[in-house]
Amino acid sequence: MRHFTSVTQLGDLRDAFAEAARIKENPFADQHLGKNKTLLLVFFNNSLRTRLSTWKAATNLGMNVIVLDVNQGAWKLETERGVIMDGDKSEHILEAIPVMGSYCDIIGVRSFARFESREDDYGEVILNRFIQYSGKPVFSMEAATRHPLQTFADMITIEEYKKKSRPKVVMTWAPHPKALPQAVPNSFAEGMRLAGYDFVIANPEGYDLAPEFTEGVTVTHDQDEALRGADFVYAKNWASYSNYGKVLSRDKGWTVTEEKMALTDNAYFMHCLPVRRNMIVSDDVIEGPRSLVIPEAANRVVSAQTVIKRILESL
Ligand code: AN0
Ligand code: CP
Repeated sequence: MRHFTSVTQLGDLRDAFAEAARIKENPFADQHLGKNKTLLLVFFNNSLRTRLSTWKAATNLGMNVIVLDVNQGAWKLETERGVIMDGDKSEHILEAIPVMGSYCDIIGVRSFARFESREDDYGEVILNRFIQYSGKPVFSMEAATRHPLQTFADMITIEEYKKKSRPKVVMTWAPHPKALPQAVPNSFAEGMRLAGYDFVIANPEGYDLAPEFTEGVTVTHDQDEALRGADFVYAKNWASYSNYGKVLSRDKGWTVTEEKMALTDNAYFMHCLPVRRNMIVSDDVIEGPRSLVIPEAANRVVSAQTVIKRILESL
């Protein structure tokens, strides 16, 4: 594997799950792979889990790690070509990227949707510039349209907890005060289709995801109907795709509560975190015995380590 930007690049899923399980069982077995290799993690946006789990994964593989928060201490970057740079931006990304590439062997990039232009976001302009100009393998730590390391961790978690070979997994929209990207839900839908689970998406009208991510998936605007018989409930907020980047609803009728979970088949609750309590999910549900949010976050190390290991093997 050279670049990793989507779970569709994992290849045979059974192999990927088996490899992840081996890594989880014996996390230090591949230390030789990363010796004298440097991973650079570049963050254009905040992070707790991705930062720590990816760093830990690389350390488990024997790598050196450098972390750059672009907006804290680096030069303000221009991203458009052809601009006369007489404003507040001191450096162009077209120099910054190859310079960063010269200091490392692999680059991880976090660059959220900016909601300025759907075309730019869905064209993955920033991530693709790293792929094109860094000269190094690049993996996504959540880009504009996908969060594959999260989705792979989610899939590993479902595999660990599922009681049937083809569980019913419901991804439900839930309210949030701010506009959030579609990367997590897009990517989760991609992963669920690959895994072949019984997958249903529930969201209010105006919140249907991009058609390329929901082809063949049951999408309903009736959350209660979707939740009936669910084995896993995956909650997430996202801003509108059709009315791009807009918050059309903050309807608390969509918050995942004990009453909502009672409609399911004693389902597990999942969320990628960070989560706003009593907007997305009630205190009771997230603290309850069916909540998987902590093991799900812990599996981010396993997910990242599997991906970085595969990239190291390809160097
Ligand atoms: C981000 C999002 O929804 O994409 C990151 C989630 C992993 N969430 C927030 O910005 C709150
Ligand atoms: N789930 C996740 O990616 O969390 P962070 O934004 O804290 O990295």
